[in-house]
Amino acid sequence: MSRSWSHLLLCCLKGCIHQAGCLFQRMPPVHNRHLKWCRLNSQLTSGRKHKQSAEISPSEWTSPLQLEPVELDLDYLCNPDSVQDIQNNIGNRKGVGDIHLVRKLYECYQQETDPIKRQDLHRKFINAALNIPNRSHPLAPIGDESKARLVETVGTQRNFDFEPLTVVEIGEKLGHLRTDKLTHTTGPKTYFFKDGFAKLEQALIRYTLSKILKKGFQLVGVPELIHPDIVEGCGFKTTGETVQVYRLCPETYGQVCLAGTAEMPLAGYFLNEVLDHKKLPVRVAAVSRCYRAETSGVEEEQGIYRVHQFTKVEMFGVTDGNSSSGDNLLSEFIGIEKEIFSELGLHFRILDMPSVELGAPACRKFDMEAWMPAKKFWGEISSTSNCTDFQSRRLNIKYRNNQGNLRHCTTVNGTACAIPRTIMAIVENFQEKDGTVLFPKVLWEFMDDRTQLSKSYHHGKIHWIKFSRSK
Ligand SMILES: *C1O[C@H](CO)[C@@H](O)[C@H](O)[C@H]1NC(C)=O
Ligand SMILES: *[C@@H]1O[C@H](CO)[C@@H](O)[C@H](O)[C@H]1NC(C)=O
Ligand SMILES: *[C@@H]1O[C@H](CO)[C@@H](O)[C@H](O)[C@H]1NC(C)=O
Ligand SMILES: *[C@@H]1O[C@H](CO)[C@@H](O)[C@H](O)[C@H]1NC(C)=O
Repeated sequence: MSRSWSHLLLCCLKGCIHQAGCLFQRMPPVHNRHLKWCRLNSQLTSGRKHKQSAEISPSEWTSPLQLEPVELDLDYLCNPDSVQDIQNNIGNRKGVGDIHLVRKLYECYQQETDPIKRQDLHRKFINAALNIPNRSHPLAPIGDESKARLVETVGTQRNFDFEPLTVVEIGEKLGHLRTDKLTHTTGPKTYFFKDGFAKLEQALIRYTLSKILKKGFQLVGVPELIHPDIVEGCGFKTTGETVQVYRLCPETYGQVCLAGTAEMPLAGYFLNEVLDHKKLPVRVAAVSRCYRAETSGVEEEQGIYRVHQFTKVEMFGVTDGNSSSGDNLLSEFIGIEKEIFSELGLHFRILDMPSVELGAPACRKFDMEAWMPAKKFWGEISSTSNCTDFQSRRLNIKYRNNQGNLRHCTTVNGTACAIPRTIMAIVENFQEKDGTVLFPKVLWEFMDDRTQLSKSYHHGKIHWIKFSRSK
């Protein structure tokens, strides 16, 4: 206990000195976060019993995150009989991963007697093995996007007797959206929702939650700042050329990424857990801001379709590896999504996604695409994946089966509502010739009984004012 007290004092001191130094140098205080924690903690502990203060250990904040060693399926990965199978799967996917390298490193590691070299070979072997994608479901189509299998089409395409406008045209005309003149405020691929769109966003969140919380999901408020190891554990890269996850400057903030989807912190929530078999499946849901570095030059994806940040209601499930119970969860998620998009009156289709589209973690993935009438294309509004044990092996999420043995869980994720794209589908499909938009009936109660979108009261125009700096 005395150690933790002296540590506390020391870090408060360090923080203060640092802060003072920064003030003098007029630089942003680098360890501000740390300092705040110290203040908070001394507030928390002052006037309380010592027992409580000793329980709050600062070590978790100062020492690096240590993940359990990844328990890969070596029986499969290192089995000579699986090589062809794995090689074919890599070929069917994006071609990432080298199973021959994995096997070669594994052999060298086994033959090596020098303990230091052995350790190094083991690390290299694991790193190579982590690049091998999950097995694909036997029923998943093989090939690229064009091989997606149409499972079902819901609703019918509306016939317009006028040329439908885009969500950006409608939003800006009525004063509910701003996607231009943002460069000095936020940069490209961002937007402001105003009035009607901002209320529509909240209504969609509340409607979606009211739906899924009735179905046994537990709502979780998630942190959007997460450790890169959790992101990697979910199967996303955090370094390299094509990385789509934002990472804060490590010199200033340490190891911090911005979550690209709530699935990341939700998966991280179960890190190192052993779940009770009787309580499976566990269903959780979160509303979060999602941050994506990706860009696109495709014309259809301009506007609010592909953006750097947006709000999403996400479902996440953890279950056992039992196929009989397991398959149900994926279809349950798909059923919920179907219900939501049908009630919103959208015209959409469900696709069984082919191998190239599965990413590394998923063994099967179903996308839902809504018809976007202005630019006349199917736009992805939801994606649901069965990741089997890919994430749970990396994040050490287990359950004890009926025989008392520890087994890795299966994780399933699915989009309940990605806000900007759902707004786009609603606004474009339900626009009237007079320029107004009729809201889906299920949203009325969440919109103070407003039934349609008309011109905003706060419709101001932005004027650029040239100013010169006076000396
Ligand atoms: C992926 O899926 C299978 C089960 O479908 C599992 O046994 C295997 O270990 C997983 N592969 C990886 C590389 O995690
Ligand atoms: C899977 O479920 C079946 C039927 O409920 C059961 O007999 C079997 O033991 C389960 N397997 C595991 C690994 O839990
Ligand atoms: C996921 O896929 C595996 C492998 O095909 C299957 O056994 C399991 O039942 C599926 N789980 C879910 C939740 O769909
Ligand atoms: C679900 O997980 C898979 C694999 O991690 C990922 O590719 C997909 O984007 C996730 N879907 C959502 C909606 O987060």
